[in-house]
Amino acid sequence: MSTSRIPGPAYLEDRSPGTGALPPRAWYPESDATRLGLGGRWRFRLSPTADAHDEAFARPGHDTSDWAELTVPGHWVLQGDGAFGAPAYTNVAYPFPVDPPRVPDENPTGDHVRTFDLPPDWPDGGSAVLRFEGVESCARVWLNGHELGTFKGSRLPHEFPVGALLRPTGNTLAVRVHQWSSGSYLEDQDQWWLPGIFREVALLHRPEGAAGDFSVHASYDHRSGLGTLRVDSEVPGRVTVPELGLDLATGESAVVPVEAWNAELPRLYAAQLATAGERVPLRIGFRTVAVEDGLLKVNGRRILFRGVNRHEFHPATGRTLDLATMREDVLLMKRHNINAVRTSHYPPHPAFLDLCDELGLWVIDECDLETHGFHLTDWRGNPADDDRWTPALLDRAARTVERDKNHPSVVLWSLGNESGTGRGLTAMASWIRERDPSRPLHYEGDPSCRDTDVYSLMYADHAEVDRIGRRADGGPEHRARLPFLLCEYAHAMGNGPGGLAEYQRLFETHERCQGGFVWEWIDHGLDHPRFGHAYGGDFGEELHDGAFVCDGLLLPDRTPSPGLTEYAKVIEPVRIAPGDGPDSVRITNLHDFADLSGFLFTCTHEADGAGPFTRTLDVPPLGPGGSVEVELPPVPRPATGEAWWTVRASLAGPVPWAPSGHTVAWGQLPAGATDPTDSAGSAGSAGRPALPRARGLAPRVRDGLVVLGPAAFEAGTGRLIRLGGVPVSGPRLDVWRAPTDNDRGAPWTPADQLARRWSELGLHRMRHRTDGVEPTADTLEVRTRVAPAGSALALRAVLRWSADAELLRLDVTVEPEGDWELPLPRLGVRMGLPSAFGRARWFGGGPGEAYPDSRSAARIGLHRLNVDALGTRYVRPQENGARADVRWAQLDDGVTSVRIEGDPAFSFTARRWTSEQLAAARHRTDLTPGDTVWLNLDHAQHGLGSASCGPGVLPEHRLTAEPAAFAFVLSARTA
Ligand code: IPT
Repeated sequence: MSTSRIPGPAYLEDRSPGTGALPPRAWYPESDATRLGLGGRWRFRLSPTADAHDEAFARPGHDTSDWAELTVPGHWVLQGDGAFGAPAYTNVAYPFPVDPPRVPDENPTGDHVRTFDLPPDWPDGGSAVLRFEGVESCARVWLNGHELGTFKGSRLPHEFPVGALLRPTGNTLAVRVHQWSSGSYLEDQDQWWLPGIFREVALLHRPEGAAGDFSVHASYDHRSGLGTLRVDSEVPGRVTVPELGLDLATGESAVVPVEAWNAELPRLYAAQLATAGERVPLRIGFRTVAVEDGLLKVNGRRILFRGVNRHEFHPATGRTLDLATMREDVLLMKRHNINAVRTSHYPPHPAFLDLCDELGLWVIDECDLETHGFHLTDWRGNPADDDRWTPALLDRAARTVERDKNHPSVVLWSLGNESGTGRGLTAMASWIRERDPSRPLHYEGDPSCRDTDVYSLMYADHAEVDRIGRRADGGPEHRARLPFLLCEYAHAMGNGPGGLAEYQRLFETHERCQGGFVWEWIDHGLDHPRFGHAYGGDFGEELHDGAFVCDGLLLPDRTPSPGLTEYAKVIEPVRIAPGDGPDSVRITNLHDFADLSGFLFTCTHEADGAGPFTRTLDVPPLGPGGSVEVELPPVPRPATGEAWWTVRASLAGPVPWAPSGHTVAWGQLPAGATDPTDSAGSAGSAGRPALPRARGLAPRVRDGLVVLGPAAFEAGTGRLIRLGGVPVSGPRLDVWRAPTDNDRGAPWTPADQLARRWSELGLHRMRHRTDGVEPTADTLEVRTRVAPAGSALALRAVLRWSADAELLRLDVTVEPEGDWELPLPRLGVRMGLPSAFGRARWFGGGPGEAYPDSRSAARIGLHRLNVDALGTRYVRPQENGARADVRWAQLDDGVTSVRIEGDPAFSFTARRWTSEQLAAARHRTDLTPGDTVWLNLDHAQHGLGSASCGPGVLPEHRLTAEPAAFAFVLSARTA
């Protein structure tokens, strides 16, 4: 006789969403009087399989004294110092064999037990529910030995009725959590797999006559200025809105003049729903969302999404986020001009949406659904197209919509992410349309758009967005009439993204293109004792997707990356640009709703070599779309050096998300220039002085050295070895950079894998041959040929040195040889200074990092930073830290300073390791400072693009190998 063994209990692998839970209902913050939070230390036992232990542990009094403990809410893999397994990261692939709905025998299972007493003032009577806000991926629950049921749907709430089971003291709550279940097939989001009870568990008292589910309908008619309020409630009651003088029965409508809610002016009215037994606090925002004339409109106006995709992430606690972290996210977004969030790819913690209501963000609320791994099987067996799974999909749709329906910030529902196409999605869409006709639907994965009200793409390049904007993209007729958004674009992995400003221009040009959501908000780098922050593979996963999990605008510790600073600049809601006349500025209000009355405008005059001064500017309180030209105060032109105006729009008073004085937008123009378009360019513009000639002295050859003015060179190689008293290791041509994630590109776009193609060419191992070191009457000419082994391609570089008593001038010319098909990573010179030269000052773009296609946020002015602060600590080390449009840079050791002036303006990088060391490092902790500060003085850099997942560098930001000439003047001065 043969026996067949199905491991684990059946509920794990059936397709149902679970058993025993109550129907979903609207969420609201419960008062402490009726809520007993069950967070804290729980008893915990981890088993390697689902059936390693029977259910005896769930009985009250079961001896758990030899169990471990862990904190709830939390993921067990992030606790216990490795004793509870480890996180694992995959992007698309399922980390187990694809055989839906079956799961592997190896199914880490965490038994959680906690006992609790009811508080002495726990209300009498009524009933109670036990609420789970989020458990990954499948739970079975017992209270006092009675099984309550099972559930799946990790980032969705589940409630169980428990009233009759409660005792005043000694209640035992037992929860068995399995890492893998049929639900895992629906949760293949690109993120760490993190099992556990990761959101709160609470006991909620439900008094006799408590409110059940309720729906707040609060629309706004922009023509009349009237709001219409109706609250439908399962349990009848009254709704009061004191500020509006409203007191109406549930189910009844009231029409009153109101101030509308929008993300810029998030006007909320405090209200209350009172049923016989309960008073529910409401915060009502009146607004109407509609797709009209092919545009997505709120309150009658086209809106523009300046958005981000937000996963819930904290480097120490994974997807367990406290309220302070959620608030920090919203504040950081608002302070960086972000006005929209897509909750990729599941409903966030419910309190996050309260913050969005309160502080003002448009939200695309996405259902917890992704079946991306079926892409690897040509979508065969995709649960989104299999009727047997539809109940599970509908359950997820309902739990999302019912929980979040009363948030004014939620303006679109999204069916999920990357789940192919199919009947299940259509069923979800029909259910949502029926349940909530007030919000349009989003889903990106179906090009037919049959179930959606907006056309959405991810990572479309600029040309395609332009075609869509011109409605020249063809496609099905229904789709051609829809507004367009990029639910993901500008992949913020590592250094980048490039090309944001060009996207924004398209969004502002074509009304159909209503903006997008940068991928993504934060790097998911987990705290790690050895690596600093860990990414895929760092926990020994057998299948993983490496650093692809670190692709955010924030570093894991929530430090804004240069990409976020760039984004904030590009999406400014006030445009400040040079005006038509000299010394005048054009100010345009790009808000969709707000006027400029909340802003204070100032202009600051800053000259290279003179102290800055600031004046306020009179700007009328323009309405949305309004524009005005304003003259700047007259100032004498500085005698020397260049001068710039910086005009700022700052908050005139404090707002809930930023203090008074916070700068929202700024713009620059050269002061006293006759041609306002003449800005960065070459010396002479904007009053920029020409580079000193530094000529006249003759080179002298002595003891194997060539001495020229303040400099000494090795006679044989022509390499500079000393400048004034400072030992330097001579500048030589440098064309390579430690590849960025975007240089590496994506596996599915081999042509954009520049890093691989650069290394196949050998750009990381260029050989330098000296073809001549020739002193002339007043120059030293060093001719070199720089080329990789195995190739006939080369760059001929001539370094022509001249000097006066103090200044050393270097004129470089570069001539490519052969047929260069690839762009160069960079083109410039690299030199080394002693490590004590750790303080930098420069006049040019700053204060932050900037590259050719990500330099909108670089403000021309005087900046200073220590060398150690110049770099960006990307989780996986790569090229970083360049400063753009630098006129001069100076490094000093406290006594002596080395100054470099350039013509044209140059890109400047200083760090304590070489590009080669940077490229070899896998984690930041691999980088240790050496005895040299390495400077890269670049004539040009190749752009960044966002080819790690999306388009590469735009043609105008490509660094083509072609003849080039540039010059620097170097000097060393001792105080
Ligand atoms: C897209 C996913 O939707 C998102 O979750 C994330 O994985 C992103 O890419 C890349 O970081 S899907 C991609 C294969 C286009």
